Amino acid sequence: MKETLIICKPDAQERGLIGEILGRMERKELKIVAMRMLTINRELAHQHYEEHVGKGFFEELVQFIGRSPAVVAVVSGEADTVAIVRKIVGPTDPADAPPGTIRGDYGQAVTENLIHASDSPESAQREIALFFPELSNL
Ligand code: 3AN
Repeated sequence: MKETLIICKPDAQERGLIGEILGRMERKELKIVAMRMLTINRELAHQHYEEHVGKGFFEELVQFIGRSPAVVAVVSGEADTVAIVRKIVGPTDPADAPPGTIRGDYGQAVTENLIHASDSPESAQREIALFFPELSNL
């Protein structure tokens, strides 16, 4: 899969780290091929995080993800972009994320961990279709 989806979450917008995050993608020679800024409302949060609905942290996650605008982008690379971008992002828990990764360099909390990146080619396809329905032939 050559495309994946990232979301620069509200904490990235509030802390002025959107440029830094997108810059890291670009410096890796990945291309931003679609982008939009929006506030992720409850309905969209449910659709995007469908596998987490009902979990203990879900309400906190919905509140957080809609707190400020987010930047959602489709990132394109040569091949296996999903895995490459997940490496740049780092593990979910910033305590496990090594320096050099976005979460390792800038995050402290599991919920407010700056960026989402699709975790599989199937998720990437589903999430790109959710946020960019006009790109359905990507
Ligand atoms: P990732 O974003 O690394 O793919 P997921 O998909 O397991 O991680 O979780 C989605 C989001 O849900 C995380 N980015 C984080 O904001 C939140 N989250 C996941 N697990 C927890 C947890 N145990 N406590 C609080 N928030 C969590």
